[in-house]
Amino acid sequence: MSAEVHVAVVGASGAVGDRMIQLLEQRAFPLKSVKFLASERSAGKTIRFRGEECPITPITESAFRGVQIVLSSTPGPISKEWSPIAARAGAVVVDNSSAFRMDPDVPLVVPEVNPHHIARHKGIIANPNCSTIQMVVALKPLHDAARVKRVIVSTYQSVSGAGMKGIHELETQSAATVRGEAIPVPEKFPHPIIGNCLPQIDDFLPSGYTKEEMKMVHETRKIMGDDTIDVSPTCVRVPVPFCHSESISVEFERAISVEEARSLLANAPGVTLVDDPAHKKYPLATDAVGRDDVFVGRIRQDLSNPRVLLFWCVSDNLRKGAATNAVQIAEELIKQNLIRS
Ligand code: 3JN
Repeated sequence: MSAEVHVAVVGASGAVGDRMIQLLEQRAFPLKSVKFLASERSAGKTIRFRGEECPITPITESAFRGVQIVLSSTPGPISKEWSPIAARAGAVVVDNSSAFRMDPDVPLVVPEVNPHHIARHKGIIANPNCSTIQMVVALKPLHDAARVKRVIVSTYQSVSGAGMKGIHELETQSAATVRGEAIPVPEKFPHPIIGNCLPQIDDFLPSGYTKEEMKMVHETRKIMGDDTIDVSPTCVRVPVPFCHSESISVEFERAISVEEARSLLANAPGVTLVDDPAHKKYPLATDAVGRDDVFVGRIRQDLSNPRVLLFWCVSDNLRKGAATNAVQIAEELIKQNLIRS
């Protein structure tokens, strides 16, 4: 990779910010300098980076001076306020929130799927929703071969998708259950997550779908560059700490065999095929934690339609579903020479 760059991590104290920082340490990212920014509430804390305690400082206009790439993971309203300011200061912002995802001027990018969209950026690039990212990484090689017409997806989303508070809620409810105590009143999720699968992530819309589900519909079309793809999603929160799993059924334009799909997925960037049911081998959340790939298995043909394949897909929602995808976009920006020098 070419020149070294000045980076700022915004939302450094969150679950995704934490993974972004780990990745900057673990990957050969060409870092000239890095600063860690967060809301006033976290400012004053420190982050351990490459053996040193580094301060977290508040997000201010002047903090973006000289920064070339901003890796941002903040709530949407904070991003709405600060991402344009950072972009005006000359940085390219890779934003993990939904604030700009459907903005026609903002590329929505998964590097394995649409790296060519990055060049259209005007200072902000959006990172898709975690559930969308892992699905489109798996769909892309199949779409290129047989064109996806319709996807029916049910997600099994880990509590870490709701950040540190989601992880904490599962922990406290698990501990209370083990001790035989009453489950504390839920704060993050609408019902107890221990002992339940909750068919609600984010708020409901008048259509009966949730906002999380509609993100999968709209984001898939934008990333794949194909508005004709139909997506029917059901998003479910499950009592799993890390990694989202998805049951996916895909209707193609033509019949596609299990063998062909296996071969396409085995050779696809960012995908690891784990599909040996005879030996009880299929993707598992506990195996995917801390990994950057999307794991696919249980590939089988629909019993009544040879143009439909079903499979199981697992990925670490905080890594490829958020931080890894953002860092890969930053690496592409550098590779394609799309940042201010
Ligand atoms: O709950 C999950 O598993 C994923 C949650 C993502 C999320 C949570 C709060 C706000 C998002 C997102 O990335 O779409 C947002 C948002 O930015 O709208």
